[in-house]
Amino acid sequence: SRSIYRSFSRIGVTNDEEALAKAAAVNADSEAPTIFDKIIAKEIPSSIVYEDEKVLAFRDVNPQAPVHVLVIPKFRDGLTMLGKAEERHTEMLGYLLYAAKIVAEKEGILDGFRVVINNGPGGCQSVYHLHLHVLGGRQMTWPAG
Ligand code: TR5
Repeated sequence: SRSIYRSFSRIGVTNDEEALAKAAAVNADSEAPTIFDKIIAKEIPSSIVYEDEKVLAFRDVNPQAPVHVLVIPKFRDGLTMLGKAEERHTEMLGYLLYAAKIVAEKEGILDGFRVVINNGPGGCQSVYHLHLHVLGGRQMTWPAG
């Protein structure tokens, strides 16, 4: 899907279309490990903003705002996407939001930021390891696309 992504860039389609194509190319039902497992294992480098025993927060490679950080659980526990949440995940889900606040504070955007979870193909999700997007550093607009 990475090469599809690059070829779209070359022919000048919009970022929206790239994101849609990427989301459509991924199997939403797969429980397979994702690129984020390699980032957690530090097999692939990332720009880490915050890390503790439960979560990792690192900069998005394709930032949509001056600050664009992804917050992910280190142990996914079946949560490829929010739509698969069960009651056992509530502590993790709450902690992810708290970690988003820590990230916003560290990045100096506590006065204005946005937290996004894309869910499923229709939500433009492209990586099936639950993650929060923390966006800020510019005036956010509404509605989100
Ligand atoms: O579309 P959803 O909500 O699933 O978000 C996935 C996000 O992961 C996108 O915003 C991508 O830009 C981001 N992403 C994808 C990769 C990646 C990354 N962020 C940091 N580092 C990355 N590596 C090394 N590889 C990726 N494929």
